[in-house]
Amino acid sequence: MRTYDNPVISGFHPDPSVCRVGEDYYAVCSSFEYFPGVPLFHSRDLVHWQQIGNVLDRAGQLDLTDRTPSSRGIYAPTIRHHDGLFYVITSRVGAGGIPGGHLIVTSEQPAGPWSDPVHVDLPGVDPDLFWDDEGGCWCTFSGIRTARIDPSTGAVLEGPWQTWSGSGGQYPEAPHLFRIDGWWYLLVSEGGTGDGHAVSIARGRSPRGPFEPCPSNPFLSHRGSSLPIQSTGHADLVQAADGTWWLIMLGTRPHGAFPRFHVMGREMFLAPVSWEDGWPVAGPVQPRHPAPAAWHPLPLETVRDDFDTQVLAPRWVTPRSRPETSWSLHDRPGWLTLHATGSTLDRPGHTFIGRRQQHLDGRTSARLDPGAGRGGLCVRMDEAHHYEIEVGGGEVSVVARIGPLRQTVARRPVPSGPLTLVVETRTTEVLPPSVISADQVDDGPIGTEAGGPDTIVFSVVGSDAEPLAELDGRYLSTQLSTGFTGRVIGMYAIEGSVAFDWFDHRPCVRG
Ligand code: 6LW
Repeated sequence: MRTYDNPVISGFHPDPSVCRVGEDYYAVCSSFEYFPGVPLFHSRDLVHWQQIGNVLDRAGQLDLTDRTPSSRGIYAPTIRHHDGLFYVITSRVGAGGIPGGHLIVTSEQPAGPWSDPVHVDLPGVDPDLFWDDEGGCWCTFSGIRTARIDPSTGAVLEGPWQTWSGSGGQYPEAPHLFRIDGWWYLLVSEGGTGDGHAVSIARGRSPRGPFEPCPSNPFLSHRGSSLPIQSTGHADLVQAADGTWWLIMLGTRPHGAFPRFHVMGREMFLAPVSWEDGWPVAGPVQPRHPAPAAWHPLPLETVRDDFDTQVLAPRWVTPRSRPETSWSLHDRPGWLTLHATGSTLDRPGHTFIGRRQQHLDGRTSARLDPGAGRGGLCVRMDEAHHYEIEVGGGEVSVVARIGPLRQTVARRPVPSGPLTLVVETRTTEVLPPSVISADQVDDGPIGTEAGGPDTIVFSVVGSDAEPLAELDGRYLSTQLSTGFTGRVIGMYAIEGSVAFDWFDHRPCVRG
C-alpha cells in the first residue's frame, strides 16, 4: 500500500490553511516577522507541495518595521477561492501581542500578483472567510466570533457576535466555517498552541448559530500522549477531488530528554478524516499514513541555490524588511552579495537572508568570499537566540548568543579568499534510563548526556582539523526562545560586503 510521510511541509510553517480548486490545492501559513509574508504552496495530492510564491511580497502590502518584535507581525492566514478569485485573509499583530486588525488580499492567479490589502476593522486573530448561498461573506475569528463583511471594502455589515467558545479549553481560536450536507460546521482549535492543543467542532443551521458541539470534542488531540508528533491543532478541512476528506494542521516533532524540545517550530501535517453520524473522526496523526488516491510527486526540490538567477527563490526570508541596498544578485553575477547595514545579529535591521531549517538531521553549507567584510552562516530563532560561524579579518569564529549571554566559543586563522562553511544538525535520541547501559552513558555524543534535541556542528571545508564547535541545540528551541517561529538558517553580513557563490541545505541520513 502506498503511504505518505508527515510532516507534508517540514520546517516552521504553522497555522496552515488549504483550499481546493478542481484538482489543485493551495496552502498558506503564518510568517510572523519575516518578509516576504505568507508563503503559498501548490499541490495536486495534498502530500507533495511546492512553494510557488509569497502572498505579501512587496513593501506596499507589508511593511514590517524594525519595531515589530519577533513572533509578532503576520499571523494565521486563511485561503479560499470564491467566484473566480483567490482570497487570503490574515492579521497583523503588534508589540505586546496586540492585534492590529485583519487584511484581505485577492488574486486571480494563486502565484500572484496579489492585490494591495483591504483592511477589516475587527478584533482578534485567525480570521476565516466563508460565503453563503446568497453571496453573504462571513468572517469568523478567535473568540469564537463571527461578523458579516463586504470583502471588497472590508466594511463590517453585521456583528460581530460570539458564536461558540469551544469545549472548555483555553484560547478558542483558528475557526473555519464550512457548509456540508445542509449544516454549517464550525471547526476550531483550543487548549493553546503547545502540548494541550486540540481540535473541536460544532454545527448549526445558520452561520449565526446556535452551534451544537460534537459529542466527542475535542475530536483530535495528542495532549498527554507519548506520540512522536505533538501539539496537533490549528486545523483546516478540505474535501479532495475524489470525495475523501482531509485535515491539515500544525504539529511539532520534539526530541531530547523530557520535557522535550522542538527546534523547527510548528510544521504542517496531513491526516485522513472519516465521518460518523455527521461528525468528523480523525487522528492520531502518525509519521506515516495510507496515501490519498491521487498521487502527483513533484520534481525534487533543489537543495542548492547557485544564485545564477535574476530573482531570489520564494523560500528566502529576511527578518522584517529586505532593503534593496542590502543585497544584490547583480553586483557580482552568479553570486548573492550582502551589504552590511551597521546593525548586528543581536538587533533588528541587520542584513540576513535565510530559509527555514527543514531537516532534523541536515547539512547546510555555503561558499562565500568575505573580501574585506565580515559575515557567515547563522542559525537563528530570534535576535536573542542564534549561533553563527563567521569569517572576517583572516579568521573564522563560532559565536553563541543565548538570551543575555554572547560568547565566541571557537576561533581559527583562515587563508584569505573564498571558503566553504558548514553547519550540521544531528539529532540526539535519549533512551529512557531503564534501557541505558553503562557504556552508552560514557560514549554518547554531546547532547545525549545533556538531553538536548540535537547538536549543531560548525566546520570549514578543506581544513582537516576537527569541527570548530559542537553546540547543544536546546538553546535554539521554542522551549528556550519561546515564540511562534522555528529555526531559520541563513547568510549574513555585518561588516562591508560579503558575496555568496552558493547555499546548500540537505538532509543527512544518520548511520
Ligand atoms: C495563532 C493561533 C495559534 O494565531 O498560534 O496554533 C497563533 N494556534 O491560532 C500564532 O501562530
